[in-house]
Amino acid sequence: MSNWPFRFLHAADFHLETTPFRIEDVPEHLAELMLESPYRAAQRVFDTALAENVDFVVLSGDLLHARHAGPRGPLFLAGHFQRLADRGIAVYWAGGRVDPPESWPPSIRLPDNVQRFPRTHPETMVHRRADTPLARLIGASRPSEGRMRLDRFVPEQAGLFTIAVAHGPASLAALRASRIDYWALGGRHSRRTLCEAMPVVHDPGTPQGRQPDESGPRGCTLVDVDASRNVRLASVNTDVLRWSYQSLSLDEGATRESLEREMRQRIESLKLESPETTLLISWQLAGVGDLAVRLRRGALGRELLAGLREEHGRTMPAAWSVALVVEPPTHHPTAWYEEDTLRGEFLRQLRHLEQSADEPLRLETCLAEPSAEAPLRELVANVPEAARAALLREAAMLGVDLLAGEDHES
Ligand SMILES: [Mn+2]
Repeated sequence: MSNWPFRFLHAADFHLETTPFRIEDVPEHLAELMLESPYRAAQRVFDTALAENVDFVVLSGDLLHARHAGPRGPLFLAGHFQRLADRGIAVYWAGGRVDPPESWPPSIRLPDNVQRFPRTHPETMVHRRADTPLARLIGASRPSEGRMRLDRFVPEQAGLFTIAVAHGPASLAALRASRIDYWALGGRHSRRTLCEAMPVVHDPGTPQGRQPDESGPRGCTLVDVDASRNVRLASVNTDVLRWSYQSLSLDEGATRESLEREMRQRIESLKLESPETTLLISWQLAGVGDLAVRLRRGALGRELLAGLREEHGRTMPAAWSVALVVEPPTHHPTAWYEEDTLRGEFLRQLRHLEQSADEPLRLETCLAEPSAEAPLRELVANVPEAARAALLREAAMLGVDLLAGEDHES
């Protein structure tokens, strides 16, 4: 059977109920944009579907928690689904963690172009263009418990291009072993193509990042399938706020001026990359030298942050600096380890602990009371391996600061 070329839009994780979080001091001029960002980004998804004239839209879950979003959420979706209906564009929607089909408020009517996949088993639907079958969709909403049964996503017969729609983690080996052409997944919140071909396994991510960790562009994906069933993915950015992590490393000779210059350059190039998007930048500074020490103590960090906000955060679209964090240095000047001082002794001990991973930290001996609370005792007695290096680094920084004497006041 020959497939027509066709095009669909794949999106997931709108999370209309969740506004940006893990951000302090939201300035007044960005407050509305923050609150509206999930809706504006989702609107861009629907605008894209219309502008690109897609045959249908595939939604892989977590569009909204209907109760948490309040009436606005379902009304918003129903309104945009209707815009698609008016243009004859079908919607295939599998529920995720927060949007099982049963949670849709019964008082709000879903337009007829919207097909929802049940939770209990994968259901098969055939999408037609003027009565000719174009693609087969097999979808299931995420089960309330347990993992997806991928072995149940099975096309009844070969021929038609088959799209599986699901939300949540899945083993790539199982996905690969299936007879599906395109796995339309959701749930990761970041855009990922887990497999490029045979089958394509793709998660478009959320249309709008919500927190510093969700950095970089976010959006949805346009999928073109040609007459020979080749798949081409095109990402469309829809985020109205873009989170960005910027790491800078300070060397011995760094000055406040050189740092400010570098930060300004970073901001300029970020703005060039996406001139129409409001940027939310988290700065991560690391390194050694006098400036690093001054940044870790005292008011300099706060001053820099205030300066960045003043200079770049007030324009629209803004480049707002969310936070400025100074990481503990990975090493200290070699001479400090040699010196015959408390600081030298302290650093040598920490270096020894760093180099001998089997050596216990014995933090419990630092607790004041032998009868200190059992959970705390338990916690300090069992520092996980992954946290050990960071803990020692933090301890070294604190010790160096406290034992440095008077030479590093800011
Ligand atoms: Mn989600």
